[in-house]
Parts: sequence; structure tokens; C-alpha cells
Amino acid sequence: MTPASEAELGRYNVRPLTPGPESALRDTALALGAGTAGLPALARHGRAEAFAVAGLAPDECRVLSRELRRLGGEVLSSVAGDRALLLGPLSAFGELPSRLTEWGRRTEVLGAALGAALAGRGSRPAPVVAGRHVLRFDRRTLVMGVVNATPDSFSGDGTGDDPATAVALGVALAAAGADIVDVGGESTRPNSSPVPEEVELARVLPVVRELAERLDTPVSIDTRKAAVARAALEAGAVIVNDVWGLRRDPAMAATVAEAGAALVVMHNAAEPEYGDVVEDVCAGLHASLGLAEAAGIERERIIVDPGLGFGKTPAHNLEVVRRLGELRGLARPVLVGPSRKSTIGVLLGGAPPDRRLEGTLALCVLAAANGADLVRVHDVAEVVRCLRVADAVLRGTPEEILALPRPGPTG
Ligand code: PMM
Repeated sequence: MTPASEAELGRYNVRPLTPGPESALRDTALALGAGTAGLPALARHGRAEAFAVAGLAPDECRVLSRELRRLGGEVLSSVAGDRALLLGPLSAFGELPSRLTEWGRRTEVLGAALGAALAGRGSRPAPVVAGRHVLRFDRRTLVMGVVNATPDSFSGDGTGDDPATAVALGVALAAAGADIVDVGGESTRPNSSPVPEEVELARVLPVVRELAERLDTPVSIDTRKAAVARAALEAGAVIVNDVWGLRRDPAMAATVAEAGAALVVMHNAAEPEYGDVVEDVCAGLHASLGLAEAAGIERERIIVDPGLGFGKTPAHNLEVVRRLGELRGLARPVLVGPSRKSTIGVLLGGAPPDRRLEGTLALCVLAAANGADLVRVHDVAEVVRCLRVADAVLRGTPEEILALPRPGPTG
């Protein structure tokens, strides 16, 4: 088969639904208007896999239903036949892509999209190369530390206009265990005033240059402006973190492609208006992957981020963390940035940003449990320690820790 393009694959927006909690399946079935009568049939299959699919043409939906039922699965579709919930044993989904090839190019692409989602849901992503650094996701949850070279960051940790303070913070974050140091020069908080390019450049360039020279940790540039990204990459940054997912500055994708940099595409929205927030976030990220592909950015260099707090209400943010596993359908590493965000303040009775550490830790652990490969945080030392414990449960205790002498009776 000719490899399917991002635009082809993204059309179906295949999302793995966490198997197990019946309520998630029930809610999706009800949202489709499909009723829940088919759900008990799942018991016959033992542990079921479940996927949500969108963008189906009626004939594709018919073929899909027939083939999956032949393999022992079940399809619940929307009345219009454009969206469906697929249920069945793992073996059925393993075989489905090859069955779908027989029905022509469109169902072949649908099969490829399902195959990619199945692979993404079942395994950790391959490493991402960023300059001379390699980010590995198979051992533990990685941590991106935040350096806000701004006077007005919402999180209260902005280092103002003094590059030395920002550099000292970056060095401290790396020493505390950050796997990436992310430097930004424009606050993204709601209603903050936009920063002219020259001001942003003056804030970030000296910081990026010195951190890239001094650290053995990759430096990323958090910007939505292609000119700032280009200058920062020349100064030694190796990752571009674009909170508009290549959709704001039309020159951004080409800038990243030319530099061969790694890229974070984050979902963002002007208004919190969604049909289904997770489905829409995934569709937006597919669109960003499509823009990246069109510009020649290798898929293997891209990390996706649902954008907590960006065009989302607290309820949306919590739902995204709860259903984070669905982003594994994108088959890319998933980054989540819960740090000190206002949703935590809302839940903790109006706690200000400097009183949101426990909430940040809770969301980091839940994000890791639900499939995040990296978290972006301000409190690196605390999060690294917290994730070391969480990862030992989620992924197994690392060998080097098991090899240590056993603790005493109080250990
Ligand atoms: N959040 C902020 C800024 N940049 N980038 C990514 N990829 N993900 C985020 O969640 C994110 C971000 C806002 O917080 P900050 O300015 O205090 O760091």
C-alpha cells in the first residue's frame, strides 16, 4: 500500500478508548445515539478493545461493521453513519486492517489509521532525536522544566528582564532532573499583552544561548513566532514548542523543517467551544501533524500536547486528563502541561499559583497513569521525585533501584 498521508489518516481521527470502565463505553454509545444494547455482547469477548472513529462515509461504515462483526467484534454507529464505536477482542483489531485493504483505497487508509492507533495505544513511542540529544520514553515519564523569561507569567515564576536570573533558573532545573529546559519570552496567560518580536528576542536569545552552551540537557523555545524560533534554533535550541500547533505563524512549519528541529505541537482554541472536547483536540492535533508533514517535518520528531488551559474550561481540562489515553491514537509522544494552571486554583478554593503544588503533582501522576510521556512543569525537583515513585508502580521499579541494599525495618 502507498503510505497514507497525515491528511488521509487524520480524517478518521481514530481514538483508543480505555478498555475496562464500562461508564466510558456507555457514555460514548449514548452520545452516538446508538443505545447500549450491544454492550453486554462484550462479555463474550473477555477483555475488549474499543476505538472511536469519525469521518466515515456510509459505505465505509457498512464495510467496517461487516468485517469487524465477522471477526467477532461489534460496531455501534451514529444515526448518520459517520462516527462509530468499535468493540472487539484484540485479535479482531489485529486482523481488521488487512481485511479492510480488500475494499479499496479508502477503507485501506481506515485500516492503516486503526493499525496506527492500535500500535500507539499498546506501546511507548520510539525515541525523538533533538539535536545531539535523544529523548527516550520507554523508561520513565520525562520532565520539561519551564523558564519564563517574562515579567508577567501567570505562574508567578517569571524571571523579569534579567537574563542571568533566567539562566540560573534553567541551570537549577536541569540539576533538579529536567530532561528538557523550555525557555519562553511571551506570557501566554489570558489577556496578557502581546510582546513585540524584538522584545521577545531580547528576552530569550541570551538565555537560550547560554543554557545551550552550559547544559547537557536539550533546550526548547516556547514561541508562536517563526522569527523567534529561527533565532533561538541558531542560538542552540533544538526543540520548538509552538502553543498554536503551527497554525498561527505560516512560516513556523518551514522554519522547523529547515532546521531539522524537534517540535511540540500543542492544541489551542480561541474559544472553549467543542462538540466532544477530546475528539476535537485530537482532530486539531491531526491537523497540526498534517501541516508538519506538508512542510517536510519528519513525524518522528513531533510531540503532541492537548494544551491544558488553552481555550478550555476547568471541566474540559479535567476531561482531557481523564481521557488522555485517547491521544495515543495519534501514535506520537504525549506532553501535558498541568503546572500551576488555574483549574487547580478553582479546585482548591481559589488557591494562587504558588499554592498549587499538590494539585500539580496530582495531575502529573494522573497524566502519567493515563499515558503521558512527558510533563511540562515549574516545580521540577518535586515532580521528578513524585514521578519516580509513580513510574515505579506504573512501569515497574528500575533495575538500578532494585539493586540497592534493602531498606531497614522503617524503610
Ligand atoms: N503552558 C504554558 C506555556 N506553554 N507549552 C506547552 N507545550 N504546553 C503547555 O501546557 C504550556 C506551554 C502556560 O504556562 P507557563 O507560561 O507558566 O509556563
